[in-house]
Amino acid sequence: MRGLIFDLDGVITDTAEYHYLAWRQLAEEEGLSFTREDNEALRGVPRRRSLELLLKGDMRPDDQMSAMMTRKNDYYQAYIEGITPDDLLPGVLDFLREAKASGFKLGLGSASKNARAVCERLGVLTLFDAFGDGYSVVNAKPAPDLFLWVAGSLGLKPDDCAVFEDAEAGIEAALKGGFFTVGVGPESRVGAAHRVIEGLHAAHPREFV
Ligand code: B16
Ligand code: MG
Repeated sequence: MRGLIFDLDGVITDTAEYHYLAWRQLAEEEGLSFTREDNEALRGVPRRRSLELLLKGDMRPDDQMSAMMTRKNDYYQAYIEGITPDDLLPGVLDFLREAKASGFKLGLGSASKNARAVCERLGVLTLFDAFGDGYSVVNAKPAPDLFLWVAGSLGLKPDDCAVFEDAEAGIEAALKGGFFTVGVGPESRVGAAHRVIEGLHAAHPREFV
């Protein structure tokens, strides 16, 4: 491997809780129920699709959908303002630094349009040689487009890259793209990956040479 590509939420940091609190606030205002379990289904899922899942098929006119997404994003952005390097998941900084020192090119591949702001607050933005986020491609995961875009930006072929992902849709995307795929989390969720790890603290970049 010459390149390592990381998903953000669930791999580098845990913003899922903030997404949950923001969606729950919107749901409460709309008189809808939304539990932590419901939130699990939104892992790695882009904003519009997340809203469709929250509405459970009860779609609204497009202007209302857009307004609701804006409200949720405003709540989310208020939460992420408080993010600091302390919010990196265990082992992440060492893993990224050691990977870079060993000569790997590093890429970020997140569905989030807030990924840049989050990485900046985490203090890791400048470690990435290529940065793919919610603005980079049209087709979201499980399409392979985002990871292919990141690999291309690194000047590498999928064969030469490993993708670290915590979401089922992200694993599917990386497998479809022809990447070596590392699932981060429980077997029940990421078991389709070539390798499964608990978190970056439980692995070392030299294992992916
Ligand atoms: P935004 P990832 C994903 O991040 C989150 O897991 C998912 O819950 C969120 O809806 C999505 O980003 C879009 O985020 O609303 O900030 O554009 O796991 O792909 O890093
Ligand atoms: Mg994720």
